[in-house]
Amino acid sequence: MSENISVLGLGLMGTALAASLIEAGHHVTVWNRTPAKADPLVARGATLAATPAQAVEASSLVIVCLLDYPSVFEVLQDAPLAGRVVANLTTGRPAEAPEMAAWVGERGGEYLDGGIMAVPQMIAQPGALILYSGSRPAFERYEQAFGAMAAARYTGEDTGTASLLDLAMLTGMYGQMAGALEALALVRSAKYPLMEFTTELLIPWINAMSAQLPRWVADIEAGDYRTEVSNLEINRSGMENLVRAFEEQGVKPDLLLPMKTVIDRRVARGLAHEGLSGLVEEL
Ligand code: FVH
Repeated sequence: MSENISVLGLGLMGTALAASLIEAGHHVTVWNRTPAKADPLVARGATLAATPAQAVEASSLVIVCLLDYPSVFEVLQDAPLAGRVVANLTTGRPAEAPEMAAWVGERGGEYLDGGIMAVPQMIAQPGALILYSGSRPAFERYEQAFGAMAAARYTGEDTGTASLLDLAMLTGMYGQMAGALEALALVRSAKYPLMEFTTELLIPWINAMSAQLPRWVADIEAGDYRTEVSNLEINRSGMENLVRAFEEQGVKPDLLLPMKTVIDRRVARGLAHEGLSGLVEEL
């Protein structure tokens, strides 16, 4: 079904979102603080609104993708939100979402908060995901339209949930990247071919280790961290060995050291018999 949809914010991400909606056959109205950024979208059939208020007026679904939440409040200040669904896909913090939801609600609008798990080039491609939380009826009403931008996943009525899960996924990504960068620095110090190490050894190893995560989740949910294999004492000793090897190779283990600190702290509490999953209690 073709919808009237307005997109406010035409940075790299907002432009990709608007283009995917045009491509899917929706009537798209766009607004951006710097209007020239709308030109390529207008050439593809979008309507350019002169003000945020005019953009909101034009559609029942308003997608907002700006720099941060303060800019969203600023832009929507004088917009007629009554009867509209506002889907705010700007990256924020879980605590900001309920505040925004209440503000939109006071103006008669319905609110969805979103977390985009993609870079602009991935929009409308397989692998792109957008998490939504907030008004379930609003999500169900526009689920099909959302699907034109990326796979759409509803995560619950609590408006902060999409943002929390977004940040949690980014956390997992940064942790994995930190380990990979340390590994690459170590391998480079020995002048071993980096690409061969990465594709043939590191990626399969990371994938195999990731498959262990559900077992850790079971430990965490049970609050029982005892293990028969690879307890914290083994990991403490392993980390010590790693850090020494890094020093001998002339590589700084800076991205690895925070994990060593937490392992040492847990062992110092007399919990060396536990597995790594118990570290969650230290955080
Ligand atoms: N790009 C990415 O890879 C990430 C992927 C995950 C989600 N993020 C979030 O998406 C939001 C927008 O990101 P973006 O990549 O589109 O960012 P920019 O290209 O820098 O565009 C920023 C837009 O915000 C407008 N803007 C900034 N401040 C104001 C303001 N005070 N009033 C009105 N508009 C404002 C800016 O306008 P202009 O500079 O073109 O006039 C752009 O439209 C963001 O939350 C990411 O974390 C993207």
